[in-house]
Amino acid sequence: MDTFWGPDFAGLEREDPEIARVLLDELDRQRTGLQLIASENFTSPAVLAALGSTLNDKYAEGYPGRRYYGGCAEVDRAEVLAVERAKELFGAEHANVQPHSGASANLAAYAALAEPGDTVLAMELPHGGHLTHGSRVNFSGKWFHPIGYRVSPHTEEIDYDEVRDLALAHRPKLIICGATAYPRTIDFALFREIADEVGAYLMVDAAHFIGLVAGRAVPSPVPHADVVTCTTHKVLRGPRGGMILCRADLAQRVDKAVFPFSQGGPMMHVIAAKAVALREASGAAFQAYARQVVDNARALALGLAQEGMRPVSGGTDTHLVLADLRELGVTGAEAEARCDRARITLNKNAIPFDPQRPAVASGIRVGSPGVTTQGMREGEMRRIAGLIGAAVRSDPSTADGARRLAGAADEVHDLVRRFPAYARQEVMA
Ligand code: DSN
Repeated sequence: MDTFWGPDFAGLEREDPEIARVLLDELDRQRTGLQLIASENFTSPAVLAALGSTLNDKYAEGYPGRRYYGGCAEVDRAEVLAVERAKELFGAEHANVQPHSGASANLAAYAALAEPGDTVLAMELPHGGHLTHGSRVNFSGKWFHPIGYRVSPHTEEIDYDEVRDLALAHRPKLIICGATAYPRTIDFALFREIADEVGAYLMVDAAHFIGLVAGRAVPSPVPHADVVTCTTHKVLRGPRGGMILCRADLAQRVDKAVFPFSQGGPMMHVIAAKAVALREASGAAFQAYARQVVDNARALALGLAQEGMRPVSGGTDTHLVLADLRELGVTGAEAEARCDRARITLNKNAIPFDPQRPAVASGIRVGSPGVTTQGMREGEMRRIAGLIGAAVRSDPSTADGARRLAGAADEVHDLVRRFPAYARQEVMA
């Protein structure tokens, strides 16, 4: 038996034309606009094939060779491949590929390293952190005692002196670094030093930049951290999901914290797709991609600065730019809506010490992973920065602004036609 039972789009159109229409419209949206959300990317047809497979059907609670269900020999092979590939790619002693998401991976990491009520030191959300790093509306802020560190108002980079002072004052059980809107590389060795000074565990949430680590474009947190959590769908270009890397002596605690503590049955089709993505990320081609992601983000930062949108911290070392729009007198929310009309998808974002509330924000976050997958380079980034500038400055409530936004949308369309996401021959139907 060697026939693949893969996605049958014609069948879906017959069975459920409404959902089939959604799938087509989303593909069209991805193809006809600029996708600049820093946490998104375009997965390969091979990853999508694994996701759309019958591995979806299998219950496999437990771990390879130790399952609570029969019939797991095949899915075991997928999980072993994913684990071995993750360990090899990141030089990790142990990998758990079962977390359903980055937030689930973080919940499991807290469970492995701390107890409810323990003090956790992490970056404040408005300074670039994540909900799971101590936000009051999240388990991390409700069940733990969060202390937040911030960036320096002068450099807009992490204030390591403040991190050390807070660690000495509060003696946290766990220190977290890693962020969702921080454009600079992080000094993991210094975080390790601070954690050792106060006897804390160090957890690195590498969700945003693990793909750059895989591609050797930024330093790896693995040698310094007790636990590294991440997602697999951002720069890494895999399926939507999470993953945990750790030292061998923490392996059992981490595995138990994922299953049975915080999750039930693993998504075996997603785990197979993670294995595919990890293999794709281990070659020279992916390293060239990761370097280009950073070069493109730097070109975007320069271009946005020329358009009057100041890059927070003066630039970027990674895949994203956080731009301060205050000089243009436009809020992040207005900019997001205007760019949307020009078929440019990005998100409003708080900047450090933002005077606006988060739903309005003074900045935008712009990422290069998707457009780099499409094959765009620095020249296109300069053009994209110009298009963002034109869109952000166009007030849609005026006839002139609406006309200029329509003109920008036409230019976007011309640009993406030359760099198609999911070129026709790649689409499985
Ligand atoms: N939602 C992700 C992001 O956009 O950064 C983080 O979880």
